[in-house]
Amino acid sequence: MFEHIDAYPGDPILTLNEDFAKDPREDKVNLSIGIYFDDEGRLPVMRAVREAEAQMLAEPAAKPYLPMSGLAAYRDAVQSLVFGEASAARAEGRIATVQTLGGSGALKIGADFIKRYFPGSHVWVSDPTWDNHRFIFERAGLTVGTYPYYDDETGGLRFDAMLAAIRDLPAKSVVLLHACCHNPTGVDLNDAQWAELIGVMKARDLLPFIDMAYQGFGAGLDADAFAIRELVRQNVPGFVANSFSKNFSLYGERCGALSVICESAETAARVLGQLTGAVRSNYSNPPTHGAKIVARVLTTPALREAWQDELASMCKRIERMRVAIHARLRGNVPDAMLARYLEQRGMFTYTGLSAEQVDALRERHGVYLIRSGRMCVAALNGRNVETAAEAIGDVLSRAFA
Ligand code: KET
Repeated sequence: MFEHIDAYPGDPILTLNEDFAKDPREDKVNLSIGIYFDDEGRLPVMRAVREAEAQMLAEPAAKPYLPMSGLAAYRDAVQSLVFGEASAARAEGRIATVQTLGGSGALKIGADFIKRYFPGSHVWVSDPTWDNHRFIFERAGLTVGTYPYYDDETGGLRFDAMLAAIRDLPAKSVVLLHACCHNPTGVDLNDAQWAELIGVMKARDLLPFIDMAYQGFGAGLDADAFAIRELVRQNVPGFVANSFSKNFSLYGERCGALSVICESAETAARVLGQLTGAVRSNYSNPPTHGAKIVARVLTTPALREAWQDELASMCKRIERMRVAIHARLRGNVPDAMLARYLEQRGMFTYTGLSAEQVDALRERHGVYLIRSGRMCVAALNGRNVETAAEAIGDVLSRAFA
């Protein structure tokens, strides 16, 4: 019956992360997956999360199914965080939001919706992008293409080429964009570039799909949502996927949401209904625990303040690690490949190391990066930064066929 099933080649990120766990070497260093670890190399449970969970435990509650669209308090808190407390579109009821299984679940629900209501649209992603963007949209039955984004030579953005390619797309094409802390490159648009790009998408009748998995890891919670607020300001309908995996350190609780900005409250109600239908036919309804934590933290002033403070200190630690690895690599890495450790934003640096060099780092030194050369700088700490820098220096000093 199953003879024709071919082997799963594995996922470029999650399979590597699983391989790391099996690696017996004691001094191994995991800079592969996009997870923030503290300076002890531990996955933090944030103070606000711990406090919210303690409060929840003290008030035992039954565990009914959530509504298909998710926990109402969570959906409201998501809208406020993503679109802004004072968002007029939100007050007008023009945004349809469903709770999802992380940011990935938001992308999948959005992909199913697009396949059903925009069956002729192709999806365009940045070159490069998070690998799972392509997997999710293709498995939903959509065709995925790329637009220019990263400049290999300068380590910066090819904004003009990106804009030109997007300007040429057929109307109703879906354009996937990273709100901030672009994965894998760490290279973002500035505010003026966003405003220009969104103007072009509006003029060309394109459908933006903004993925915000790292809100708070770039320039701050509000500044990181600039592209989303600009969509609303310019009156451009579109999709927004957001995730609390990283900024709440709630990876396994699967907390995300999909929001669709609509032209009217009346359309938003129908869109919300169809998103709800997509949830029902995929997994019926979302889980409760994480959503309750997030809603409680975001709506309780003391918890929210504690969360924002801790998130800010996580960002500062990442900045310190950028400086630390930059200092240790100086002299071992060509100058042209060095500045990006300081300049690129968020959890990642796109090192410019080749797949063969990444393989050598892993095999010889037990230092794990993604084969694209992406390094998770949020997993560096006072102890492993030296090991990582020495390993990179060693690998770069050798010639590869
Ligand atoms: N979008 C982007 C851009 C992203 O980097 C991730 C996760 C997600 C969505 C998914 O978020 P979640 O809420 O966990 O479903 N990225 C890291 C982990 C992964 O690959 O799943 C990573 O790139 O390492």
